Amino acid sequence: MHHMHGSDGAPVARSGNTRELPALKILLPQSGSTIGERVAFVFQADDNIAEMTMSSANPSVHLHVAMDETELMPMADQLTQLGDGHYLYVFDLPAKPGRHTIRLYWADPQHHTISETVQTLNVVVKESK
Ligand SMILES: [Cu+2]
Repeated sequence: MHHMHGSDGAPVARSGNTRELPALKILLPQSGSTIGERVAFVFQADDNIAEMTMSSANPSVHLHVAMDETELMPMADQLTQLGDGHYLYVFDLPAKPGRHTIRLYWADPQHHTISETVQTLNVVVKESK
């Protein structure tokens, strides 16, 4: 069993202690892309992501996704496993046409953004016919 340092309930340090967190990387779409209203993206993270979502039996650091100001906490079953630590995430709701900023990051147990881990993707949603 792997134990985190610090006493129970202690917040994870928000700086200087992130090297143990798996690196996040958004692979597709490329930033600046024009995409359709059904927004999805492919990212790279940890192989064992179920332990790093709110699906975990003992959630601590976990995945957040944000579309503009709306923050979401994907559960493991909302992430399509593509192998080799790659995942597909599809937003439930279509996005309105125009520019949007998507962010992917780890959040601490209090749901605070671990700012060093934020990956940002800018897209332009085009109106569907
Ligand atoms: Cu959270």
